[in-house]
Amino acid sequence: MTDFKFDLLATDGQARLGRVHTAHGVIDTPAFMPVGTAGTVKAMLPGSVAATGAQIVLGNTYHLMLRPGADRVERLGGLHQFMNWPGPILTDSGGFQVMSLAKLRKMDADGVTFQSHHDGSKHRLTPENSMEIQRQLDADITMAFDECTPFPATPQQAAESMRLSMRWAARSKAAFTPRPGYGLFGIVQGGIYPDLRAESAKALLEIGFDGYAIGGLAVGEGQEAMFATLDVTTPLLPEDKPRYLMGVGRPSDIIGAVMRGVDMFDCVMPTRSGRTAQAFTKRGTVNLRNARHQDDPRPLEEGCACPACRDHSRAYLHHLIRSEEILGPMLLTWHNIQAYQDLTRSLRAAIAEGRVEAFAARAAELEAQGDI
Ligand code: PRF
Ligand code: ZN
Repeated sequence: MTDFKFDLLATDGQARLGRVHTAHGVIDTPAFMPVGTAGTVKAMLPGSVAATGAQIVLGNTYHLMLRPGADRVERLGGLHQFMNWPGPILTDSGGFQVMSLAKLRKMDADGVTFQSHHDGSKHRLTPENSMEIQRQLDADITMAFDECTPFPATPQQAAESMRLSMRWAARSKAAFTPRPGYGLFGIVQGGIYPDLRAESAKALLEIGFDGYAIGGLAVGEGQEAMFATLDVTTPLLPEDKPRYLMGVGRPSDIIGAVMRGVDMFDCVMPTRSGRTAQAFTKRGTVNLRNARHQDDPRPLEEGCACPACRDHSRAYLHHLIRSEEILGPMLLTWHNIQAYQDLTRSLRAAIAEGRVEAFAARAAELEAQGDI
């Protein structure tokens, strides 16, 4: 078993081409990780996810600890075996999902107590038991337990929240048992404040992690403020460790973040949008529910290799959506995951060939043209 490591293979400006090595395989970066919250990338077979080119999926501590329970997943051989995804898995640490989903949350310096959104049962997450649950799930990449600072936050609120996350980061590191091929990522917080981001990055570097995530973004601050925060954050992170922007984003967010030195992404947007009839194309988003598609024999996206585009017309996809047929969400989810994997594959090729700037300009131009 090789160690968990990151090879930086090429750079183009700030953009990086790399490869993460984990216990369950390699991840070529820039990478997009489809979200498999509850042990499934919704509406997709694991083999179909892999067929799009995805090399890693994301799972959630919060959802899986509540149902079916981390002890049960462990007894059944871990999340890879349970969901039949043999490749790498990253799990989020739970706090972010508690804050957005759980009922009656109560935070203290030690952790957070909350009620399940399923049945109201009482649970607790701390840095220590989040590390234990992620070990039981058998995550290749474990995330430190943090608080995602809400937006907006005053400098005082953001500082207090970030410093709590840094204390939790140290406890996460102490509670994480190193195993070959398994890594632990710290999470930079600090809101939109450059001095706080710098303090957070420094604190995490002193603790020492296998990768560095940037949290607390894409929470309402807007793309300009997000990019400005990345501009002051990624230069503070080590070159020889992967960087992960949590919960991002739209294709233009991903392109801009890659150009600012980010390597890994996750977002519910391609999967969630797929279930609400919204498709991502090179010419922006297309809503297949719209009547303008009802007689359109063309594929959703010319040249896309996914089954929705390869085998079907826009008219048929529109019909499936209008008829509320389950194949509609399945095909659109597949297309969207394919579109995101095609984007990161194109970014990797562009970085390798030193033309990421031109690639980004062309992508923006096509998106501005809109669907025609
Ligand atoms: N922290 C964690 N998970 C997250 C975030 C965060 O800040 C975000 C912010 N966009 C998404 N998911 N642990
Ligand atoms: Zn397609």
